[in-house]
Amino acid sequence: MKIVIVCYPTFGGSGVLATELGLYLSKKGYEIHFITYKQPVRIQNLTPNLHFHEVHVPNYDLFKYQPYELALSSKMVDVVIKYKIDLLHVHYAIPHAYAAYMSKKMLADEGISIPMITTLHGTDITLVGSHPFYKKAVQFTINHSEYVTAVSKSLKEDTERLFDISNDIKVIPNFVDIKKIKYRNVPCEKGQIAPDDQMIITHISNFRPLKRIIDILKTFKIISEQLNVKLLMVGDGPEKERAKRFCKAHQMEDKVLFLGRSNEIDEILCFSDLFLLPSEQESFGLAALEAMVHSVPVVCSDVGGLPEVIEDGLSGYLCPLGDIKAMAEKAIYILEDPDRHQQFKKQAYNSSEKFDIEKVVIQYEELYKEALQNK
Ligand code: GMT
Repeated sequence: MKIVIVCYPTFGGSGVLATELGLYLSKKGYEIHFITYKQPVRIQNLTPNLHFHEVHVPNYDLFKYQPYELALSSKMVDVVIKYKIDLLHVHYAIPHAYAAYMSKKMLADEGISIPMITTLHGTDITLVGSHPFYKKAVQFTINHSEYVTAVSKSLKEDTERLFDISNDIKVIPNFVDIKKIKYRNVPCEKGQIAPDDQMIITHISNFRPLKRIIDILKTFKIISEQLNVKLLMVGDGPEKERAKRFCKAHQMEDKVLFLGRSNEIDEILCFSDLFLLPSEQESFGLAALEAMVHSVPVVCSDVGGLPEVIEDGLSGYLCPLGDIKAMAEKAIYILEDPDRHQQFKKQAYNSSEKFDIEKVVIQYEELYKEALQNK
């Protein structure tokens, strides 16, 4: 089967998920064609089954905003025709579902009928998509995709609450490739970051306001008053400078390391002792799941799809949104007792197993087959 995958090529969860899906399917014999504006960060080598087509948007002075979706839909048409593609799978509704719908229409003009699957990831619905400026277009493309999937029950419910949806939304959770992570044999060298007796707390995100970065620092500050800990802040984004100022003002600079965007997530999680995710909204929390595969318990806010991923009291704790004290207490409870910490670590890994790629991707494959049968 030949599939076009459209996604964001960046470190964000939707792009990571789409890339891991394409990589895995290509190894299973599918011919995968990524279409996006840059080679996705997690793709190192292209193979005969793994192609990448870059979308170029020529700059023209007349335009205040360059029309990316126009270039994307044209590129989709070209790739579908040239490689005889069977199916379009777009990740993140904006503007990918819109561009895919347009390319379907253009292809229909050429006598080609191709099904399209849209996977909703979170902010494309809850934050950006439901904004009145975009809502009509997002709703239209969700309703005109042959199949729509959401990465959690919570996101499906949010979509049905925020939009007038006539299509059935199937929940297919995010996943992790446990074997790939376990057998990658990455060096686990905590020594470069912290002494042996210091515990590592980690946060990974795009540092957008909804990640509540200052909550992380405030929570960490309380923990550090009782335990010998260091905080690793991985990623980059608009809240980073504010976070750095907070650390300076509170004399925390020696205990908080900002590592920036990193391709060494496995290496960092390997020696992490706890993961903090106090987000205001999180449709799934892929970063938390990646932490769990590395046996890192998660303390997070009780919002969105997080309760579907983190088992309260087992793989970590779900705390009321913004409750810094509760998060710090739970973190201290997990970390202060080595036996208890070990127990949480084991349970975090066990909880991640149900999201293994081998168990989840079958659901996408079934959907692909159904889409082709009903073409
Ligand atoms: O978290 C972000 O802001 C990035 C965003 C994205 O589209 O890459 O993440 C969303 O999709 C991820 C993959 O499905 C989910 O794990 C994240 O929970 C979701 N983010 C939000 O809902 C805020």
